[in-house]
Amino acid sequence: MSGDKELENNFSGTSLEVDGEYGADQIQILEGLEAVRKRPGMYIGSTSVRGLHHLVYEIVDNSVDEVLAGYGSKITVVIRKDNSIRVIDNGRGIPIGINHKAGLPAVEVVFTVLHAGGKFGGGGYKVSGGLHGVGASVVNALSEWLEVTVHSDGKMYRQRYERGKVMYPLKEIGSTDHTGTEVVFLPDKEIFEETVFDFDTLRQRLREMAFLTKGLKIVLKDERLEEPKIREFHYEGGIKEYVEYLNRHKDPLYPEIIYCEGQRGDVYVEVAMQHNDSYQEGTYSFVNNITTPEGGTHLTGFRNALTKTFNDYAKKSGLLKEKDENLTGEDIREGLAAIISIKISEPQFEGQTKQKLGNSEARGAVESVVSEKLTYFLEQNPSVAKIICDKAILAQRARDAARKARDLTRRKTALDSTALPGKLADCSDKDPKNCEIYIVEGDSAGGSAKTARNRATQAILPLRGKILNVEKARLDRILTNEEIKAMITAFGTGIGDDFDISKLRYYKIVIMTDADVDGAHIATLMLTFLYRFMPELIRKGHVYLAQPPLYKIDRNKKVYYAYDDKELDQILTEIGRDGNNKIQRYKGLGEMDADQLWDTTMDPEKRILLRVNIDEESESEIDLVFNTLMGDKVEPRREFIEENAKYVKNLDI
Ligand code: TSJ
Repeated sequence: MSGDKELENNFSGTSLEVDGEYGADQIQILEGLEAVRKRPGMYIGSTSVRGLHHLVYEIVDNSVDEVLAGYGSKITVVIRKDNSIRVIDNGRGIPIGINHKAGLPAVEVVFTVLHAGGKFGGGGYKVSGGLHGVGASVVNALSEWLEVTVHSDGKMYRQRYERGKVMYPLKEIGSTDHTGTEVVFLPDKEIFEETVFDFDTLRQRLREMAFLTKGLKIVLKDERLEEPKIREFHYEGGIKEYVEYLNRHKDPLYPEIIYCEGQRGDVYVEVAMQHNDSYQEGTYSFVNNITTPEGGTHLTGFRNALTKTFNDYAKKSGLLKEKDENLTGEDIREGLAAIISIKISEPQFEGQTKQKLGNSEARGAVESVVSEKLTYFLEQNPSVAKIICDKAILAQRARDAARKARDLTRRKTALDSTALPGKLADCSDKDPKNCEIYIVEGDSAGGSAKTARNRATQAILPLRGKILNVEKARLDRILTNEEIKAMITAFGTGIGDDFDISKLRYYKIVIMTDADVDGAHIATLMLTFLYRFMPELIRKGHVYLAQPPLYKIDRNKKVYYAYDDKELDQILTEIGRDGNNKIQRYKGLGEMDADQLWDTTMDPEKRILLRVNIDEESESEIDLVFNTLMGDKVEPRREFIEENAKYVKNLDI
């Protein structure tokens, strides 16, 4: 071993030419690690908790690359008590041989020399070449300390760095009976605003990585807890299992997962899909295991292939007549859950957030692979093909009907902008900033609310019974539903593409339902409608849940209200638990008279409103949560109601 001198130009920013047999020859050295510490945001996006987690992905990506190259099968990630991270794989081990040009062991080059777009593995696809593929040296530069241990040729080698600086030359520390790499690092508190790792964030991303690399086993362990928590992710079916997972709380229209795989030139393409009986599309695309929320050429290629292949098949099989209009992509993708995963050696990311694939060759590659494999699948599975075509044809008809219904609502408002719903008791103030609308479950509660309200600023819209579940209905039915039409016209904003928040007539939209399970379900249905058709209202914080009390306590002519069992207990402890208490449990809003309703739930001076929000980072997860809730299956729905509080922020107004 001769890694006995410090790399002189570690921090100089000069460019070295690197060369060697094992593949380190292609490393391009751009800058020193000092630059990384000066401007960490440039390399990992931010120094927030998000950037902190990127460090882990950065290291794990390297182990995934090794698996993709055909070596190793298991990656273990440990969050240790001090919030340092340990990553272990059973690949070949980072090469320890001397890199000729640098005159240093390759492993030292990996950790101390900043390289860009590192194709240093040679061949294969580096997932670490994508969005956050900045390399292990960046993690090293941003760590208080980092230790790497390589197992190869029967020996163990170790090197330690502190804030990017080599502590000692790579040294042999013992013998071993296996090969692999282990890295332990502690993120630098001088750099990061937050240095506590979140188990769920890591769990979600590592599960995604396991889905995207079939056969790979990933273990996540949290040692910070008394009783360490362990999760294992291992999917032999890869993205096929991912699609199964996406549809886990839904009813698939057919048992098969349609799977297309193939290579076109430099692009490796994998697609899995299955329709469920809902009306929403859930397509997620990835490039080199990195999610592309803004899509790009690969997604376009997928959509083109889907539209063309299904139209060709429907025409050829007679399901669609020559005279019929073509199915649109939307018709075909209604209720589709799909994963598109491509691997490409030089991905080009575009757009504001660099989350959109630009490589034009990806479009053709995906289109070609999907067209070929899907055509074959449809010919081999005519009954599945018919189910999908029939559903798409229904969607086509519904789309026509929906257009007519929408034209109708538009015309109505154009002719008569005051055509507000009959049941709406509007407020007199016309400045939306001062105005609130209470959406109230049931006519009787609606009546009390109309009496109780402040007429100047509070409007009341009573809705009858359960509102339509928009997850389970087609657009034409949704747009002709009376309760939904009433909400749309009352809010004034329009929906979907026509949505215009500047037309919003009330700055606060308050959903007021009974404080029981049914009430929670109705609130969920309304939130689902808002989330699907007017998500901007939620994002901008206009949507609230009212909090009616659960108990009324009368004691010696004094009245107390409790909003949950815990509060009831507190109040009783305070006022005394004797025979002088009369406790009433409200079964619904209807049991309260107008004064009580005003005092407990509507008076802006006293009420508690919960503001509904969407956590942008986990929006697709929320999507799932809403679906979960709204499905027919009873168990998931209960789960949702219990978790509901997570999406709701406490706000005293
Ligand atoms: F880079 C790193 F520190 F982030 C890191 C790399 C962290 C961890 C946990 C693992 C790895 C890693 C790297 N695992 N496996 C490898 N493999 C190689 O670096 C390697 C091995 C052999 C050859 C060869 O051509 O013989 C080439 C490479 C790139």
